[in-house]
Amino acid sequence: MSSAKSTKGNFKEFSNRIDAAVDTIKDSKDTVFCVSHIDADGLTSAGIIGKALHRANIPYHIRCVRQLELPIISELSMLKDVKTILFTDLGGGQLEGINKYLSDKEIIILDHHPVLAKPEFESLVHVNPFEFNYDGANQISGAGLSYFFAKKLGSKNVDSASIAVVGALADRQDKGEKNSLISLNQKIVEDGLKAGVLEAKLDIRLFGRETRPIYQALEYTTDPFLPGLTGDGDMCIRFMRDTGIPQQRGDTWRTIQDLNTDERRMLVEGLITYGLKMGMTAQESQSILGWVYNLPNEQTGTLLRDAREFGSLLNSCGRLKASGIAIGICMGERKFLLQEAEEIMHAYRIKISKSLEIINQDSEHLKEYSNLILFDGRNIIDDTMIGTVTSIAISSKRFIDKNKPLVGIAISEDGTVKISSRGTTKLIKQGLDLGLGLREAVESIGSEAEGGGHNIAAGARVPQGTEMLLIENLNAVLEKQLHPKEEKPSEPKKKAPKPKTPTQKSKTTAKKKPKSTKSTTKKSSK
Ligand SMILES: [Mn+2]
Repeated sequence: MSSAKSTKGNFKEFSNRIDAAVDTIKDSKDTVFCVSHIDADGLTSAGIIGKALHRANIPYHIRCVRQLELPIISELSMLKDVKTILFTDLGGGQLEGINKYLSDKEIIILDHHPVLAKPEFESLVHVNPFEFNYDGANQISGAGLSYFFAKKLGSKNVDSASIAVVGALADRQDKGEKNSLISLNQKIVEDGLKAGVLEAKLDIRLFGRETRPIYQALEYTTDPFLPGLTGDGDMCIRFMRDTGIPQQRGDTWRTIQDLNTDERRMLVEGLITYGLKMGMTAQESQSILGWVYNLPNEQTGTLLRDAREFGSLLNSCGRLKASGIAIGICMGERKFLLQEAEEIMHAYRIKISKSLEIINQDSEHLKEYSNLILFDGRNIIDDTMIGTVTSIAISSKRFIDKNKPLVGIAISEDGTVKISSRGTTKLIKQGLDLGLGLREAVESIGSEAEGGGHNIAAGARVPQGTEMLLIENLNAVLEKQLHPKEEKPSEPKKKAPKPKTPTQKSKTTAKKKPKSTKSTTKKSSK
């Protein structure tokens, strides 16, 4: 997963399919109905398409959804006036439903997720990178596909290359050497460089390079994980003091981009040395240096200047149900809209830090098991934030000292319970694999539960009412991983009688994945 495959795609065939998709709508006088995903990649997709259709004088309407579920597809079929629907960043996994309900409409799908069924009707143009031997996981995202579509519709739209890069990075497609973009994504980067809307350079990969005091950038950086620093502001201040790099100029805090070459080198060396001391591998600690992508036409000090930060702004808009604002920004709107987006991001951060406060003070919401610590976020925290909160909290000294993985639970809007688990490099060395562990624990819950991920970060979603059983199961599974020698404890394990589930056995016995620090919650559908 961590190293990108060097598959060679067929660009000519891919372009032909894009052409076919564009031909479907290019002379349209009717409204094109666009449906996109609500994460940053989906929002950038929608923005790129919206701008391109606007420029082409094609009327359009955009709707963003969390998941393309069957009821939504059947709702779309009832829009009698709508003749053309364009799906971006979703749709490929829902071909069955689309075949069933929408075959009397012109359909375009620009999706980079693996396909489960075959398109069945003539009026459907499906662009999926896998068909052309491109890896949709790291060579192109929904925003990238939308970009190629937009560029074909009008060459002016090369100025959306930067937005496509924001989408690809938000989907964590930077799997090339030193966190670079590769393949089709790299083509977009080159377009962006040529058009003057993008800059790419090797630099310090801290979150908030443009906007935050350096100590805070350290505190908020979860990729790479900085053991002892991520999530711990006091330690970050102390670390920065020790480097001797002046952190303020007059009354204002300096950011990473304010540092000169020498200071940059000092900071990188300091971080690498510190990382090694804290048990990171050489490769992990050196990953603090990597490719960063900037939007040079955005004002310095704004959230839009660094492409990764831009993505997180969009994400918080999506999560706080402000997708219209996010899409407007991707289409080039600034001023009031940007102000509003910044306020949303601020509100989002406050929500995150409030949750961090709860988790970091000893409270009734924490429960210690023999092999994990549970953060019960039910009724206090949104499911969309539980992953971020556990990611940041696990690196604080308080949890490091416990030497147990942190597992957070929160209730979703749809009533299911989301579980987010995070470990440390030290625990991985002791045998921890949360991805395998959660998958095994989930199996006993039943067919509606799903879970998996990486050794250091994994997630699951289970029906409400089964979450506490899942935690107990996970605790038992982790016992086997972390204390393999004490095989037969005197008291029998509290494991629920295993109902027969249709879950494939082969999945649980899957071989260990290579180390990765990316946190993704694998879901079978979007
Ligand atoms: Mn995507």
